[in-house]
Amino acid sequence: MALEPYTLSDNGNGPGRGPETGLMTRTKTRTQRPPLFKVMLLNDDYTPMEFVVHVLERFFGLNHAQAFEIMLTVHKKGLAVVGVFSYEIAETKVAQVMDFARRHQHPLQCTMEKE
Ligand code: TYC
Repeated sequence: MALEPYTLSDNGNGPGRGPETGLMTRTKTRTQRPPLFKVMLLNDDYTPMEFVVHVLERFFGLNHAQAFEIMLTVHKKGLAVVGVFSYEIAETKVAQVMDFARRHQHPLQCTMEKE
């Protein structure tokens, strides 16, 4: 039997000269993951260490030891990623931290960045 010429529109179902529609019968299935955003805390010279530890416990669900460690990383390195979230959650965390810091009159800064 002679080989049928293969074309990109061949859906592999027919002999090639039959009722060829040119439509793909298999579709690509790719799982769409939402983009993630890093939430970062920035160092400054005025916000008390205990306040930063409290923020990390309160808004990021860290235990005291984890919170203290991240606070020290920010203090020493200038900034640290404190969590990775979907856009909406990251935006909410940043707003909560910035509002809480402002209400306590501390210059603590929190930002987000696409991963
Ligand atoms: N550098 C501050 C101090 O010495 C402490 C601090 C840590 C401030 C982390 C902000 O994100 C921060 N009091």
